[in-house]
Amino acid sequence: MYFFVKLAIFLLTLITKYLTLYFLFYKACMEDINGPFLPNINYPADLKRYKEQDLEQIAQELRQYIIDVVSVNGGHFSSSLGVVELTVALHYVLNTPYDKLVWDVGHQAYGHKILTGRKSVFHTNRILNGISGFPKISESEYDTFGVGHSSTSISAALGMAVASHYKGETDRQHVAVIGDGAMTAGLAFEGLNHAGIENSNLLVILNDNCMSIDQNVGALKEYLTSITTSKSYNRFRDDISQVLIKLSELGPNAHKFVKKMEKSIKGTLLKQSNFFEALNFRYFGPVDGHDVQRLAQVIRDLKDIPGPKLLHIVTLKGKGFALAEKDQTKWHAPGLFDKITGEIKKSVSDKPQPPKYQDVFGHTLVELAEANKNIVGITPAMPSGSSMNIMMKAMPNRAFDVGIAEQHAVTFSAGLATQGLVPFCNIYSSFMQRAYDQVIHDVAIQNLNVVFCLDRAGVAGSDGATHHGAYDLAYMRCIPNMTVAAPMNEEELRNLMYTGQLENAGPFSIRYPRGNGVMPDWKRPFKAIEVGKGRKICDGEDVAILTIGHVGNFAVEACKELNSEGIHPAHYDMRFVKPLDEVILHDVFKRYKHVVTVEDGCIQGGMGSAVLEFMADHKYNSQVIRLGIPDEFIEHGEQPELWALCGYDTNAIITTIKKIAVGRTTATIAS
Ligand SMILES: Cc1ncc(C[n+]2csc(CCOP(=O)(O)OP(=O)(O)O)c2C)c(N)n1
Repeated sequence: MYFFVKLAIFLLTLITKYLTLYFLFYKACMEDINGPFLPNINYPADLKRYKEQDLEQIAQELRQYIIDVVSVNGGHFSSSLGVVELTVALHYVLNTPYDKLVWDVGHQAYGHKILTGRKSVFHTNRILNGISGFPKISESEYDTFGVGHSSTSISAALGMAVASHYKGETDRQHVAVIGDGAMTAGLAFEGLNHAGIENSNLLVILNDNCMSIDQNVGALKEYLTSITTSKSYNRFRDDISQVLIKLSELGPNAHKFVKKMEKSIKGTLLKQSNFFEALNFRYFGPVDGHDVQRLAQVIRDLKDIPGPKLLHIVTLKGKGFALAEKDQTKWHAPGLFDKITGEIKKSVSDKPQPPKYQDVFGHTLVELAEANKNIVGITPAMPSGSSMNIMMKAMPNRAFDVGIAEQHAVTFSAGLATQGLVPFCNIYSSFMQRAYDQVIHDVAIQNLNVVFCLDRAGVAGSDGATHHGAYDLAYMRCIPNMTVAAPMNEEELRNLMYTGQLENAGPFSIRYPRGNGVMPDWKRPFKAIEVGKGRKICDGEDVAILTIGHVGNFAVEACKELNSEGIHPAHYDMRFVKPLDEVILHDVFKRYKHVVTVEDGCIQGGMGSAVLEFMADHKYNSQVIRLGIPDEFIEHGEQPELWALCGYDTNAIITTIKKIAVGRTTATIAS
């Protein structure tokens, strides 16, 4: 009896163990596989094997896969979740890559990447040597156009459509997917304006979620809202659209007739003429962008209609992840998070930490604006990213979000400055490339006091080549009247901002990097800085290090290490690339045989180049070694990885100085 009881207990334990193991194994598989469809889909051809009724489930699995990977890997989040159904429908109906699908900005293209051969490497998204966070021509034939900056899709897709027409490839579809945020840019309007007179096969899909990174702004947004909420129009829209689409398939004459009829029906129902129709586009929608079967059906129907068309879809940014649906700005790119609880993972420290440079900018601007009633703030669609939202909250009538419109932001600032106001125009260094003519033509030639604050200057990290602020030192320093400055720390940033708003400061640019500074105790009283005056950090022997901006801190670390090994370079923080501190430079070239310049910017044309020009102009002949971003596009990775890769982090400075020291010793022995 006792034996049987023991045997029963043993068997029971065994069964429980196996059941638990089986359950865990099954759960792990399910987590990995995520459902019955996605494991079998690697390319659009696999997707096309399924029935239209299966698309909803496939979309769910795709959404879950994005959540699983982004939660542990980081990256853009809510934009991709919002277009999952659209992505599935597009790849289901279109014949990609023969048909050309162009994503605007590209931060919403994760689903596209997963369905086009990159599911198995999606976990390397935005990691050094991994796949890019944006579509990229060199990465996949499905990525028809490289992106990162916004509002290029209509022009690019139109270019492709015109090329197809020229080559006689009349069956090819060309689709641009653009968000309502990206649609606010001048470039998007330029594309629409041109497309309206080209009879090319172009479909623009306007993904309207009312959001940019922050709330979308502007009159176009209000117009789109009025379409989506027009009850009378929406009541009739679907039936009418169906009939009109079918009718227009009957041939060119029917097509012309339908176009006319459509315009007048839409005009009557909307009680206003349709903006897109006025530009010669045929407007369809609004359509529920989360109804994947309906989307597939509409896209299929639109394939048969020639000429420029615009399909307006309405989606929810962050769809399917409750917290992201609720706080869309926070979840645009939240970093790592727990996919079950939604807790965003942040490193905690018991010591006070240095603030982000962007926050120093935001708080300092409010402080300055409290004292100077002429100060106003301008951001092109980056209130949270630049921390301009601090001023927008504190002084709503003195801070402007102008939409994704860098060119306008600069010329608008110039207009404000003509009237005696002092605009602080905050634009990421790489996005400022868009507004170069405005900086020269509207601000610098007229010598207006606009303070440009260039955030994300230098390598920007995992967003990659499109987002690195590599060129601003070079492109700003060649502009007459322009002051070009970069702070080494938070206190310097505050003082430069203070200096830039003083009378007669003229066009004044201040660049600072993404991320945190170095001073937990950063709120110091303002001090004016003499324009063009650098500062000596330490004296030394034989070698002088000249730095601009935050990389000065790398040099400080390098000097500490080198001093402990008996090597003593001098270090100067130049502060300004224009005007250059010539007093320092004369002193340096008279005293030091070797000069090392360090900058978080392109070597060509940057501070090092300015120093070389000075040396040539004054006939000095020291050895100058320039450290900075080399003449190539730097891919994505963490900032420290990229600083090391480019060869200007602390270690690279140490190595460079040691090499000089070794060369010097060898030369002395030889002589
Ligand atoms: C020229 C330029 N300016 C600013 C940005 C920063 N940016 C990236 S996404 C984005 C919002 C885009 O909004 P929308 O097109 O509506 O797409 P959603 O994220 O809402 O899907 C902005 C402002 C950019 N990528 N390019």
